[in-house]
Amino acid sequence: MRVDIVSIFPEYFAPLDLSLIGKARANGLLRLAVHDLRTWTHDVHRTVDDTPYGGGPGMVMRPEPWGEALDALAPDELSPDGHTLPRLLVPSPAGVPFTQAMAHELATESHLLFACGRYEGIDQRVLDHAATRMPVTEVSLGDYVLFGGEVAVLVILEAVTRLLPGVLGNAGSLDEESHAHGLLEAPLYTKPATWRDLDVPEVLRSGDHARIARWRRDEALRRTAARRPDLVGALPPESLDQRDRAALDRGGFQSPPGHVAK
Ligand code: JAH
Repeated sequence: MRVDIVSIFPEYFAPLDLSLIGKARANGLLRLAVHDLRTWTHDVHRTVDDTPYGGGPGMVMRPEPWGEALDALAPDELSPDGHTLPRLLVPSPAGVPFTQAMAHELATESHLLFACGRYEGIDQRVLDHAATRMPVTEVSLGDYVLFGGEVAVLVILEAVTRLLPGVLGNAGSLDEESHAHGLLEAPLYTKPATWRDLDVPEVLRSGDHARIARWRRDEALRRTAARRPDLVGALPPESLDQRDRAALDRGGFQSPPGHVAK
């Protein structure tokens, strides 16, 4: 996978040299380049922002540097140097929610291009123009406001690159983790069996794999009911048996009004 990132703070991306993402880059599984938006300014002050039309607080990113950056990184003709039509992703509190399902979808793309806004955001025409050339997605990580899109890009890249074939050593760990089945994961324990008078649950030391699997599902359901009733509401009802519903009740999950238990 090829990834390009455009930002006025390219130094934010230093962590991408580290750990498993750094290794994926070294192995050639990930070809990542970070670009300074000011490369595409032409005035002495290398200006990227201006006041908002219509008034209001703060500043808006001017369209011209963004237009040149996207022309350079997503040319409309396929060029011989390996350029491909990328998918443009723009972190924004006004975007569609980023989920594990979207991470899986992005992991199938050959080229991602990230545009990091700062100040109040980017002139809308940049996104409207880009959308005439490539798929564009404004994406939100949650209902809070950051200084800019850089940290959101780090999060998205971490979620996506760990799904690329060959990046994670143990592929089995991918389908047992939180969100893989629409539930939070059961609690985890390792040695020692007793620590500060606290014992690891007996069932996990029993060697009875059926009992362990059932206990983990009960715990996952109980936790999800207690912490994320929105996720329980989104489960297909046919995926829950009698015992599942009892575990949900222990987590304090209230079926929404009008919900018919079966
Ligand atoms: C803030 C540009 N949902 C997380 C998130 C993503 C992006 C931004 N804020 C929050 C943001 C200012 C300018 C993007």
